[in-house]
Amino acid sequence: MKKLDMGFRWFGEDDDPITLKQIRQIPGTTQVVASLYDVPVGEVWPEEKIAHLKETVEAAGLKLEVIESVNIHDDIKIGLPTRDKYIENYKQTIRNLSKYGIKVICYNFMPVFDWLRTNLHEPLEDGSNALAYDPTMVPDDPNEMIERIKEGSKGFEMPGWEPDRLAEVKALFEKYKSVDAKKLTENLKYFLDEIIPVCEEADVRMAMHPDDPPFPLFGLPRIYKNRDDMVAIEELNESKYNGFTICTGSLGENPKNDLPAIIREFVGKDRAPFIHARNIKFTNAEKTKFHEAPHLSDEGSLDMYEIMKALDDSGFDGYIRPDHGRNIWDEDGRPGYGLYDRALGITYLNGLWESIQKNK
Ligand code: DNO
Ligand code: MN
Repeated sequence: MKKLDMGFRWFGEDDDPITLKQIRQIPGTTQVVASLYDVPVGEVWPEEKIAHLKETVEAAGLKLEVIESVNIHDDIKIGLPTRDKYIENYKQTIRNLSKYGIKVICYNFMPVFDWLRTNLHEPLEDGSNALAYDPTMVPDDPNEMIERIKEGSKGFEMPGWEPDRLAEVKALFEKYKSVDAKKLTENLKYFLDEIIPVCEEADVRMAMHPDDPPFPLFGLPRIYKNRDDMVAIEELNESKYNGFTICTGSLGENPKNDLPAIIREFVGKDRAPFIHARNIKFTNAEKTKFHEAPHLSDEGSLDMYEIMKALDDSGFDGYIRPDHGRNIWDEDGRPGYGLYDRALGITYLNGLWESIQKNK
């Protein structure tokens, strides 16, 4: 039976309460998906640090072949003259990672911050809590958002918007003033055209993560929101080393995105070496409000069986990991990245996969 290269995201010895030993004990988990969190964005990843990470993961009986993420410096996304220096650094990081057997780099091209949620601990009916998004809590004006966070009155706490970073966030918004979707896409092309030849030589595939949520926020452009965006990004650089992470949760936040169809198309033509499998549940009739759900199809709005089936039908042989999970069983770790719900997710995804394989 063809097995999945199943991974588990791990935030490292210093920052993750979950141990590699625990990850090793999740049945059917072979990969750790990790990053270096102590190298400032834009700097070259030193070989010694990569070697140490690799050795640590392997000593626990696991593999390290996917990095999530090597983040992109905002100067590259904005298109400032300083970008060339950061792009050269990125190339060197790719070469260094390649020496240690890294096959895929997940990255995103979202301005200013990574995913946005309005509650990191939304209580669910079953007594667990999960990440949630309520559009009415997100003003159009970023300054208003900053004020709300400062007041703390609405309970906002969001990665990338930490109170001590707010001045910097404000300055960044200023810098993005002249960057619309067209400009951001041009800047992505400039970046890809520079790095993809290095990826080809080093045999490291780039896998861009979708924007989350997949629509513009605070007037900031979003360029990977749906299937048409994927076609446009693919055309920016024709190499298969210019690939995608298909994150079912992120793309699924727009109910118009047909995940099985997207998978069939892009996995089918070998442009998606990395999959994030997760479920979300819409909680209003307009389907604009949602919380993250257990991986089971029944518990959310996405059909995870159809998603796994589409992967199999398109000959998927890349890497996959469960994405965010709820906090359950009184676990109180990093929101979205607890041990238990993601482990349950892995078991479920592997179960779907086994039955798909055996029913062929
Ligand atoms: C959300 C997560 C993201 C992802 C980064 C990749 O769905 O998977 O935090 O890791 O955007 O750069
Ligand atoms: Mn994801």
